[in-house]
Amino acid sequence: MIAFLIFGLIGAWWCNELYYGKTLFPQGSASVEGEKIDDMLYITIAITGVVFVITQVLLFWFAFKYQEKDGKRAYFFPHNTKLELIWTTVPAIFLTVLVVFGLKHWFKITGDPPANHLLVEITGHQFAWDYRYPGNDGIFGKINYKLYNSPAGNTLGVDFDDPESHDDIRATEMHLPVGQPVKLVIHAQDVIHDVGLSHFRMKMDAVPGIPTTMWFTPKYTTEQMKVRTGNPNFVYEISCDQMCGSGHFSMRGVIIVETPAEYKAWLAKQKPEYVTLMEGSAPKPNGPAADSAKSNAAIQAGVATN
Ligand SMILES: [Cu+2]
Repeated sequence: MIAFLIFGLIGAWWCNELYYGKTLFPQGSASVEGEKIDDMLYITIAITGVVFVITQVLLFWFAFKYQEKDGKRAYFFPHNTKLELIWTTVPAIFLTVLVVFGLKHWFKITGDPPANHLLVEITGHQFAWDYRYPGNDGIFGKINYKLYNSPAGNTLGVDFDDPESHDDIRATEMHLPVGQPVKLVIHAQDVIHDVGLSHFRMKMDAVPGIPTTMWFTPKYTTEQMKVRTGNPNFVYEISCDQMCGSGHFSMRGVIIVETPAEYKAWLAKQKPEYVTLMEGSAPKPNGPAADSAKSNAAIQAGVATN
């Protein structure tokens, strides 16, 4: 029992301090809002850690001290209301405080972002992420799953009859300017996925039919993180944090955080998806709005049959 106690506690310390302490949180949060998550985690670990050590020491020490011996009689102690009340209310108070802080933060990052925020849509499917930017109007064109058309390239099911879709940009990587809050609008097309952003301390389920949101502010550019981590190949990664099928492990996305000038330059080079699709299909629209009624038909039928 004493050996179990000593090696068990050394194992717990090794795991938390030497192993996960170096792999999970090496450079602190890369987002402003994520700092609170780190704080809450450390407070939770501190409180539960103290309780863990006390209860484990007592558990193994008592098992050792009160082991069976000849001539020793067990003390009959069936019930004590006062003790029951104490060990129920004290943990309940601590847990309530932790949960209230957690909820407060949850309502913040899932609520309204600051007015200067950027909008990016991220859609999960088996097994990759798609990104969409709302263009100059700041509004995403409507999505309708019935318009999903993989051969024609309309893999998000964008309703191109909606004029607000005409300036929307599709991207294969997520680019973000440093220091500006970004609100992610999260979709899933098949099963439940989860946008996991470990460097930013953010994650949110991607649920089919129910868009979810979260917002955060990146603190460091990718280049700055290369220096901070000492890793010249550093990239911000998106992992899928919800087991979603055989290719789940491969749902890795990349976020490039750059200076506002670099971001603007990247954005200026992107072509709206509507323009790209219309260029590749016949007949071409005469103007952005003029032929919009035909646009879906053109994209759906035109390229699909090629
Ligand atoms: Cu997954």
